[in-house]
This record gives sequence, structure tokens and C-alpha cells, in this order.
Amino acid sequence: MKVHHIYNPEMECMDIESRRKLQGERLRETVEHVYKNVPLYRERMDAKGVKPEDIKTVDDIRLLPFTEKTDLRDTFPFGLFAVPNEEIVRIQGSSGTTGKPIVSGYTQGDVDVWTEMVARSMTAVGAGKDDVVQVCYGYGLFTGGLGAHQGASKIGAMVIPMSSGNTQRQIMMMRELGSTILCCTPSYATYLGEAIHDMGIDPSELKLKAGLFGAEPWTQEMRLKIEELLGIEACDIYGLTEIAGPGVAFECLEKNGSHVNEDHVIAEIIDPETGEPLPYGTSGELVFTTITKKGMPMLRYRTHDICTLNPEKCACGRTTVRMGRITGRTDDMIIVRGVNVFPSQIETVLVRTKGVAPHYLLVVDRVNNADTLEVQVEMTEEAFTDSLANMQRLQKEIASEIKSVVGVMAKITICPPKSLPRSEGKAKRVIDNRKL
Ligand code: DLL
Repeated sequence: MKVHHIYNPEMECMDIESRRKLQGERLRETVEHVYKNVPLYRERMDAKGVKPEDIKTVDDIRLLPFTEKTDLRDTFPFGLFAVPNEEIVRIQGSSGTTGKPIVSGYTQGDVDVWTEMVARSMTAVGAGKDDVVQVCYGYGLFTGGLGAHQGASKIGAMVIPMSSGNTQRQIMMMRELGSTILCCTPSYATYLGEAIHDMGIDPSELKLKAGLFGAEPWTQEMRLKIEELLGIEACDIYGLTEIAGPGVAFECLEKNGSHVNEDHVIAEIIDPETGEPLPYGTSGELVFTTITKKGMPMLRYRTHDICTLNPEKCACGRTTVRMGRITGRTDDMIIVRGVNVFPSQIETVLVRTKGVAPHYLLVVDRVNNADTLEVQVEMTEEAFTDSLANMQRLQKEIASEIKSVVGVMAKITICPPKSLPRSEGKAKRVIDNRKL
């Protein structure tokens, strides 16, 4: 029998009917708030003929319009904020589709809610005030670093804000400071695990006991590998900037799906083609509505992540619905070293670079547990007769432009004119060789 710790039993173990009632009330308040304060929501609701008073129970969520990442981009930066800017105390962000980032604004209350969601996630893997939490998610606009940091502080743990990179130093600190909880992407956890072995360190010399891994898709096989390499319990943590950041859902030690923090968000699964809600257990697109957020509430936000929802009570005692692993996306977004990348962003860079043709292929792979991105692009006929020095200059120029627009370093392979495969239908722009 596993021992389960629960941060907020009143909310996490609430009986289903009471929770649905609470969700209905909070949904109604949220809808009133955005209808009054956010023109985009008001216009969309008016277009559907829906008024805030039509939202009486949680089931009425179906009447509401969807929101998309493009809406955040089109209204960038403050268009979806529902409070005056002086009430916003934090901005976080992630990459968008044009190089323009999307941002999310938080009131102090929103930061507090997000912090509690991560505190719940930490508690669920057994972390508490005696623990030493090493955060190797990146700090900055990305929600991983600060999100994990805030949650770990909330449970009173000793936090080591390492941020990402510098593996030798990560391992040195882990050893010297006796880190017990590790927070990073699953691919980095594997990388760390192998580096530890390569350095001749036996994991039993370390004090690690559990990890919260997320920000990218991973598999059960990867879980077993991380658990074996590091001798820990590896749990999933899910989230997205638009909703809060990490902690929107998290796994407990049962490791059988991620508990959605349903007192703060409502999760739905829809058919990505028709937008119709699908019953529990069916695989479809995950959609979230925030019901306590004040700064930038989201109505029926389409995540484009594909998974299932399971409403059964968990052996840990929580009654919240559980998300299965993310098995894919309905759009072409890929995640490379934790950074969300859209082929269209890379296309934008290539199209405005002189000397290359708009024919390209992205090849993603995982080498030594780190993601690699190769951009194969054709030169134009005129440019191809050029010198080697010019080719190298072009490679450098494209790589640095991609780094600044997309945020990842890519290997650029310049190909002869007309050498990349042409397609008659939808062009295949991405080859993902990672075994996920
Ligand atoms: O990745 C937030 C986060 C940070 C989650 C740290 C967990 C840990 P974004 O950069 O906005 O936010 O990217 C959100 O990443 O829509 C999913 O496609 C993917 N994603 C996040 N967590 C998981 C996970 C953060 N556990 C996008 N499994 C989401 C699979 C995940 N995919």
C-alpha cells in the first residue's frame, strides 16, 4: 500500500456532486467577469446569442465559444486581460506561431492559485518541508522554472533554483546539497540519469526520491527508464501557459493518469473536427476553462493536445478527473527541448532569407536523450553556384535567426536546388524520429 499525501483534501477529495455545483457557480462568475471586461468574449457570446445568465450549471459550458492560441496572438499583449494592468503582477509566456510570443497575465490571486496547484503536485509525489527540490526547468517567461519554484516554496521545501543546462553542475549540486525531488523535462531526466552513471556515481549515493516531469510528451517506457536510472518515483506534471503553467494536472504515486485541479479549471474532451463534446474515456482534444482566474480567464481554450479523461475515483483518495498521457496533437506543433515549435515559424525565417527556396524539411531526433532539430533547406539555383564561404555564412545566418525567433538552436543543412521531396498533397514538413 502506498502512502498518499494530499495538500488540500477538502478540494481534492470533494464529492463529485458538490464539486460540480462549485464549478457551476465559479463558471457563472467567470463568464460574468469576462463578458463585462473582455470585448472578444462579449462579441463571441453575443454572436452565439449567449448571455452570462444562461450559464446555470457546469453543463451549460457547451453554450460558450471556444478560444484558440491565435486569439492570444491577435490580441497580444493585453487584449484578453480582464482587469486593469495595475492589478497584473506577473507576465509569463511561451512561443507562438509567428515569433511573436503569447503572454499570460496573472493577478496576485492567480499566482496564488497556480502556486497551490504546484504545491498539490509536489505533495502528491510525497514532497514536504523536509525535502530539497532541485528545479532544472528554465526560469524566465517559460512557466516551468518559476512555477515549480513557487510550489516548492509553498510546501516549505528547500528550493535550489538551478534552471536548465550545465549538467555537471546540476549533478554536483544534487550530490552536495542532497536533492530529494527533481523537477525537469523527462528527456532531461534521462540525460541526467545517464550522465550520473557515466560519472561513475551510483544513484544510491544520491538522496533523490521522486521527480515531477513534464512540459513535453513522454511514455511509460521512459518512466521506467528514468525510475531505473535514478532510483526514484517518476510522476507526470502537465500544464500550459495559457491556463496557468505546470500543475494544471499532476500524477499521484498511483501513476495512473494526472489529476486535474477541477476546483480551478474545467476539463472537456471534444471532437477536434466538429467541436462536439465527447464522453469520458474517448480520446479527443483537451479543452480547458479557468473558473478562478481573474487576470486572463480562458473560456474553452483548445489545447490541441489529444488524450482521454477518466472520472473514476483514484486509490489515492482524490476524486478529481484524471487525464491520460498526451498521445499527440491536432496541429503541427512539436516540442524540441521543451520549446514549443511550429513549422510555420521556421518557414517565416526561411522565406525572408535571401538565397534559399521555400522548400524545407524539419528532422527531429533524440540523441543521447537530448532533442535535436535539423532544418534541411534548399538553396536557390542562383545562390547555389556561390562559394563555400557563402554557404557557411547562410547556415549561420539562418541558425541565428531561428534561434532568435523560435528559441531553439537548429542544425542547418543546405541542400542543392530541387533535391528535397516534393509532395502533391499536404507537404510533409516534419520527420520526428523520436520514439514517443
Ligand atoms: O510546458 C508548462 C509546463 C512546465 C508543464 C513544466 C509541465 C512542466 P507551455 O510551454 O505553454 O507550458 O507548453 C504547453 O506543452 O499544451 C502540451 O502540448 C505540452 N505539455 C506540457 N506538459 C506536458 C506533459 C508548459 N506532462 C504544452 N505531457 C502543452 C505531455 C505536455 N505534454
